[in-house]
Amino acid sequence: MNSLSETIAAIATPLGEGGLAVLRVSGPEALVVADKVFVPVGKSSLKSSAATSHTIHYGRVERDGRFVDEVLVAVLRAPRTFTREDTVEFSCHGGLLPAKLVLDALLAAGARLAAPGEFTQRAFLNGRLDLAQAEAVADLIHARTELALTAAGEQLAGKLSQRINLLRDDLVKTLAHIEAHIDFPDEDIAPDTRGQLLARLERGIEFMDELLRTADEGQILRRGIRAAIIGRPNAGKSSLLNQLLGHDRAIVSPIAGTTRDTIEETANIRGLPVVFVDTAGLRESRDDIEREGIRRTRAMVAKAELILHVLDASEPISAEDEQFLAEFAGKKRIVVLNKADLPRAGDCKSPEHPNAISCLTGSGIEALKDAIKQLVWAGEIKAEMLQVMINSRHQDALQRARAATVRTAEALRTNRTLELVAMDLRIAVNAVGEIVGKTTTEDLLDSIFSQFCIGK
Ligand SMILES: Nc1nc2c(ncn2[C@@H]2O[C@H](COP(=O)(O)OP(=O)(O)O)[C@@H](O)[C@H]2O)c(=O)[nH]1
Ligand SMILES: [Mg+2]
Repeated sequence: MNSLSETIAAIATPLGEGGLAVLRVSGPEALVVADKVFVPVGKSSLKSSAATSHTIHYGRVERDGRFVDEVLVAVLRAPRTFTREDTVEFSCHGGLLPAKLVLDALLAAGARLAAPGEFTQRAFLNGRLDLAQAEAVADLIHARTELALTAAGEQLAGKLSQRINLLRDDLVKTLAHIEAHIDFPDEDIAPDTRGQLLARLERGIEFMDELLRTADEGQILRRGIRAAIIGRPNAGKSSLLNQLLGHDRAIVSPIAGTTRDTIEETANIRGLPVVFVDTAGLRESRDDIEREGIRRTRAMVAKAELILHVLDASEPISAEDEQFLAEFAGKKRIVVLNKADLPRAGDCKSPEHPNAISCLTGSGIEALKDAIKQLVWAGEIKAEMLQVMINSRHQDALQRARAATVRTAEALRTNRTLELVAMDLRIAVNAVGEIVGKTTTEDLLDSIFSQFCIGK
C-alpha cells in the first residue's frame, strides 16, 4: 500500500440501497479535498477547513458547479480520529448513485481510492492501534454472536496486547542480560543468575502455553463450527434446521427427497456460531440426482466438525439407518430421535443416548442446543476466557516463539556459547512481537489488511 502522505477516500457503508451512505476521507489533505466539493448551507455551516474539530455541517456536494447530493459533513481533526489523521466523513443519501457520485467528486478533488483495510492500517501505522487490536476491528465486524463480539471488544480494548507486551518485555529483559555478558566475555554468568534466567524463561513458556490453549475456542468464536444434519429422507432434517434457526429457511415436505441440494446457515447456539448444513437424505437410490445428493452429503460430513444424525422415531429403525449410523460412528455426533410426538415404533441400537425431540411441537430442542454447546465447548463460557482468544496467526507466532524459548533454555542449561543462546531468544522476541506488530513485514501487513472491506 502507499504512503501516508496521500489522502484516501472510500464509501464506508455497504453498497446498495439504504437510508444513508457514509464516505470517509483521511489524510493530510482531507480538509482541502472536502473544501473543494462541499458548499455549506445555512448560517452555522462552515467549510471544513474553517470548522472546529468534531463538528457537523450541513450543505451540498457539488461537482463543476452541478448539484450532486445533500449531505452532512463531520470534520474530525488529527489526532483525535480513528486514523489519527485529519478525517472528514460525509453522510449522504443511501443508494448506489449518490454515494458513488460523491466519491467521484472526492477523487476528482485529489483523494485516492482507499485500498481494503487502509483506514485501519493507517490507525496501526500511526500508533492508534497495535496489530492485534487492528485484527479485532475485523473480528468485530464479522462477529456472528454476542460472545464473539465481546471477545473482539476485549481484544480491541487491548487485553490480549497487554499480556503479549508483558511476555515480550520479560523475554527482552532476559535477552539484555545475556547480551551484556556477551559484551564482557571475561565474566561468566554466575550459577544463581543462570538459575534466575532459566526460571524466567520457564515462566514465559508457561505463559505461552496458557495463551495457546485458547486457540481452539478463539477459532470457534471467529469462524464458528460446521454441523451437518444428516439422516434418511423424511426424518425431519429440514424441520430441525428451521427449529434451530428459529425461522423457516429450508423447505419441509412430506415427499421424501425434497432437499436435494445442501442449505447452510449460521445459528447462535448458546452464544456459539454454528453453521448448520441441511443435507440430502441418506438413502441408497437409483435416482441420479438423489445419488449425487448423497455423494454431497458424504462430502459435507467429511468437512463438518459435528453431525446431527436425525432418525424418525415413528418408524422402525431400518437396516439402512443402522448402516449409516455405523458409517459415521467415528465423528463427533449427536443422534436425534425426531417425531417424539408420534407413537414410538422401535428402538435405536445406536451406542449414544439419543436426544428425543419433536420438530412439530418444539419439545427437546432447547436440550438439544445444550447438548450441542456441551460437545463443542466443554464447560462454562467464562467472562475472563473471552479476554484472550488468540487467532490462528497468533497461534502460529506463539508456537514459533515457544519452540525458540525452549531452545534458549536448553542452550543456557547446557552451557552453550551465549551468542547461540541470544540468537534463539531473539527469534522468540521477534515472533512474540509479530502478534502486536512490533515486528512486521510488508507481506504480513498486506495479508492482514487485505482481508478487510474497502472503507474500513
Ligand atoms: N409428527 C411430526 N412430523 C414431523 C416432525 N418433524 C418433521 N415432520 C414431518 O415430516 C416430514 C418430513 O420433514 P422434513 O423436515 O422435510 O424431512 P427431511 O426430508 O429429513 O428434510 C414433513 O411432513 C414434516 O412436517 C415431528 O417432529 N413430528
Ligand atoms: Mg429436507
